[in-house]
Amino acid sequence: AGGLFVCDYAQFFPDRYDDPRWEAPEYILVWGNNPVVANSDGTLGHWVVESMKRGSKLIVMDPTLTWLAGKADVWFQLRPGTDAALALALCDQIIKDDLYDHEFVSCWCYGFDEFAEHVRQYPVSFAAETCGVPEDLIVEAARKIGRAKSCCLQWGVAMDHTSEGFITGMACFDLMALTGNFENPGGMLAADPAFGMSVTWSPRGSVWDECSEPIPHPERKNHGGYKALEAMNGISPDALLEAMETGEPYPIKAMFMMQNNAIACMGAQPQRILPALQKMEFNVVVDLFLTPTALACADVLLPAACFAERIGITGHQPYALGAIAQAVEPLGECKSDQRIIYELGDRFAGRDHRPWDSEQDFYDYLLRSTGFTYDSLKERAWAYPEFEYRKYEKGLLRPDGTPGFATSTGRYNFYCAEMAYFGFSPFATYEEPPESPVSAPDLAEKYPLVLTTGARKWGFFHSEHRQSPSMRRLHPEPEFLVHPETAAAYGIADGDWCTISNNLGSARLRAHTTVRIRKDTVSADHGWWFPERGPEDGTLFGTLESNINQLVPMRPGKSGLGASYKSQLCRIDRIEE
Ligand SMILES: Nc1nc2c(c(=O)[nH]1)N[C@H]1C(S)=C(S)[C@@H](COP(=O)(O)OP(=O)(O)OC[C@H]3O[C@@H](n4cnc5c(=O)[nH]c(N)nc54)[C@H](O)[C@@H]3O)O[C@H]1N2
Ligand SMILES: Nc1nc2c(c(=O)[nH]1)N[C@H]1C(S)=C(S)[C@@H](COP(=O)(O)OP(=O)(O)OC[C@H]3O[C@@H](n4cnc5c(=O)[nH]c(N)nc54)[C@H](O)[C@@H]3O)O[C@H]1N2
Ligand SMILES: [Mo]
Repeated sequence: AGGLFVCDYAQFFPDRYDDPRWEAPEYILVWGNNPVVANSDGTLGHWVVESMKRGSKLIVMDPTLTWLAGKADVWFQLRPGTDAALALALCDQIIKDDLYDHEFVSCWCYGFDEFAEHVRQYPVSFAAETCGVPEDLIVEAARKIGRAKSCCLQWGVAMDHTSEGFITGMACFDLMALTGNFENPGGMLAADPAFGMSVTWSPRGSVWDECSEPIPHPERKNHGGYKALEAMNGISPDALLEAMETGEPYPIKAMFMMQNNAIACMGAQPQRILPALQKMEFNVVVDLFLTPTALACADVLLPAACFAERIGITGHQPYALGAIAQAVEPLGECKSDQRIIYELGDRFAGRDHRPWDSEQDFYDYLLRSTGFTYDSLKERAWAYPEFEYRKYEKGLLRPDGTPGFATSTGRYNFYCAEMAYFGFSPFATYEEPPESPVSAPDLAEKYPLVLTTGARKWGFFHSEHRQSPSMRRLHPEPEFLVHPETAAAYGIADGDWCTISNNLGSARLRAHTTVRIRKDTVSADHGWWFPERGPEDGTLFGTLESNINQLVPMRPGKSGLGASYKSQLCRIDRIEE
């Protein structure tokens, strides 16, 4: 599609739902996402609810009955990791029923005929079998989506968290293109940075060029042989870990860790990351707390100023820009992250490299192409750029100002030449997760249950807030969801401490039995450590005791752009007291 697109909840309008141009999406596909809990990346969950009050209906793809799934017209309780099969079958059915958007497809898409041929290998019967959902439900959903005036994809991280998550994303976007749901009211809207601010994850136009200066050591591109990562100049996480362990293709001697808790939360296989980090000659951790990562690895721990102690801007909201004001002076020796980075930069590159003096100057610099300064933005509270629908018709998506999408063909690419160049199918395909009952039946004999991890919880942000009594009261201990019948089959009762294990490792969590989850699946917490133990007892706050990431391989899939947090195999055993 040539960029990032998000659902239309009227967030681009200052008067929101009252703007006469806006229409509530007829269907919102809540796919591997729990927005009322997660509120991720600038999308607030209550927007979904506000849209529902104004007529939106839901189709939810989730192995667990979430609050939103309970309010859906259609709920697909699919097997984790099989999302692409469902998306492609929905496409096939919509084409068979001739419910696709002929005009959008013929004028604005590339490779449709071949795509239509391609998806014939994914009939609803295939997806029903693969995903473990009723066939007639897929047909019903396809007709609802195909006939809807508008429909949008509220896509979550569960999609990314399978090894071929990148390709799953393609399949879901294909469904949106097929039904003409780009840049229409209630559809998918381009999410470029507001006012063209020079900070973005959206690879489009001048902003991207500005951010992608060549790296100083071109030989140090450890993209692990993943073509897509090579093209993006990205380091692959598995190749990095291997380099830390083996010194190949070059040794890694130091690590700078800011805003993450690598061994408790961020990384798969912490049992490999921990010794690899401890082997480094020098580690810096910048954090608000003494985390397990800091305790285990840091030679220097720099105390960061928290959000209330520094200024900022709401960087990646595409629909508006806002300033974050400072409430109090930083305590003790704390400094803001940006200050730590640029003062450190001074030591490497000299003071002359930066055209700003203070944090505020830094934000003025970042805002230089937007027409705002930090102060003028603060006056405005929220600043909304002009908004228009159907930007592809008006030449507002492509850097050269011509109509179309910001892709190689200028169209939405069902046929993606870049994927062919990387050595993949140019069309979205379905692949089983590498460890699944279907792809690894032998392993599944030993580890019969499907494991998904890390579903977000109200009280915690990843590994954060375990030391906050009010948050901890909401979730006192690590737990996993399991169907009561499944639990009973393994002699497990609600509240029992259990071991979840597989071929890579094991973790200790408490069973929470609930009929909300698929019978073949368990859903385990991530990010657990126990700050209440203090740093002295030699267990690193118990961070490897209940750490579910020990069961997850460090593997970004064939494309280099996936992860396996949501689709492993496991077994569960009650721990005898
Ligand atoms: N309170 C709180 N909010 C957060 C965070 C937090 O830690 N705490 N983390 C933030 C971050 S960084 C992120 S990335 C976002 C992520 O937020 P979300 O995208 O909502 O991610 P999850 O909660 O991991 O998963 C969402 C849903 O996917 C379901 N699911 C699990 N496996 C699969 C699968 O294979 N397929 C499908 N279709 N569904 C599946 C889960 O049951 C869950 O209901 O949340 C952000 N917001
Ligand atoms: N099993 C499993 N693992 C997962 C996931 C999953 O779903 N399942 N989700 C993955 C995802 S999507 C993500 S994004 C990662 C997140 O993984 P991490 O980035 O490791 O997440 P956090 O635990 O939130 O760690 C953030 C750290 O930053 C500190 N911090 C907070 N504010 C500031 C600040 O202003 N400055 C500084 N310097 N530090 C600050 C906090 O104290 C905390 O220690 O986890 C991934 N890991
Ligand atoms: Mo995330």
